[in-house]
Amino acid sequence: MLIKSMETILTCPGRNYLIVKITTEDGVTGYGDATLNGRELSVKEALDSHLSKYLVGMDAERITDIWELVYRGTYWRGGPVLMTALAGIDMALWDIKGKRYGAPLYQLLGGRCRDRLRAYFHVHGHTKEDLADRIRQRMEDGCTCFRYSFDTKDSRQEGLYFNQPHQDISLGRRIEVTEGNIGKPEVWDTEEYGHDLIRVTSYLRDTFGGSIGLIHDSHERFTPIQAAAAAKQLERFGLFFLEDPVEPVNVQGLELIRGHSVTPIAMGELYNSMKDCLIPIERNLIDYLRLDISHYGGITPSMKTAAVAENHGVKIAFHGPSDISPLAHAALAHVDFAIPNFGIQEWVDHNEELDQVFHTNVRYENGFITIRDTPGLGVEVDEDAAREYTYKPKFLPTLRDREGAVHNW
Ligand code: KDG
Ligand code: MG
Repeated sequence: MLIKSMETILTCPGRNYLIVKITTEDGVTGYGDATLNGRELSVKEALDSHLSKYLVGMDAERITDIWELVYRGTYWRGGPVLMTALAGIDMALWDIKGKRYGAPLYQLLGGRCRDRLRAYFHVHGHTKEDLADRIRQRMEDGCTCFRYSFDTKDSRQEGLYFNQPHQDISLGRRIEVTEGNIGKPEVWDTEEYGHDLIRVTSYLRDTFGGSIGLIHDSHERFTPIQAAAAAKQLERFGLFFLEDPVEPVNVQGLELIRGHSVTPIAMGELYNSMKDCLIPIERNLIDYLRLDISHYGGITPSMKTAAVAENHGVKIAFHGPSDISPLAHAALAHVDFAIPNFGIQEWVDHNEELDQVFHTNVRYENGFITIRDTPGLGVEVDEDAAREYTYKPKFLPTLRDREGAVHNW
């Protein structure tokens, strides 16, 4: 099973996605996701101009060996660009292995630990009443857990709001901005947002009682003491988890939060290697590990880290936003099925264009994700359709505080 070629396909069926395609000399093709939102071209260049040179002629069956070669054998390692490139390679190799043995990926990872995966979606409301309506709509399709966001009224300026970026696709507002808007950051006030968070959460609990799971992603907007105060006040509303209360490497910040509340804490979409998350896992500072399989080097390191987390009672809740492709969603779902410590899965709706490019056998229905028994990742890529949706430069939003200084968003 020698590797004959490795190519990349950049496509934009609604959002930009970078696909890695590896073909073996005997004609087996595997696909992986190497999308890094707003940095797609950097990853593409790393793959096309550098990493592909190491792969040609290697045995596609030696996944761990290739992973090690690309990770540390090439000396420069880590960081989102290289780890996303490596993830694309890793997923494509697992896809090949599944096809070679005629087995769905989860079988190669040890087989099913469960029949279906509980999923949650993003819900956004301009006001708290809009948010409750949006939750009711989503409840109709069986969803039982929601990652809620909202806009906060600026108490000092009539008509202005502090807008939380979100990915509630049905509302048509996504987190990325177009080229012309890069230099136009929005204004942000964490104190006003922090108060509103408590008000909105209280309203949601009053409205829906304890029947739904509530997740809030504070996206590193708080300082450690603000985060600890928020976690403490949110305690009485029984969140499913509070995500990214502080920056991912701020261990002392996490300790401060832990010392003041029992609100479950989730972290992980910015982690790139086990070194980033070992201390929070071992010291029990987090309850859910939100690795992004596409930015963490793929399936191989995610399985290893999930096993470490399992030993410490930490559950896996992979990052699953719309800025990684259905190939990544399939890869993480296979892992979710195969690990004992699965927690919950973030999921997104598909639009028509996305379904034209990616024909996936991993489906959401009535609150849960199921998977069909097709070899490998179970996603066919329509390359002709992919090439028709050409790349459109998009960037992540930026925030500044009232004084004009850069603020985490
Ligand atoms: O590209 C950034 C997004 O993936 C991120 O903002 C989404 O935080 C996010 C989440 O939890 O889905
Ligand atoms: Mg997040």
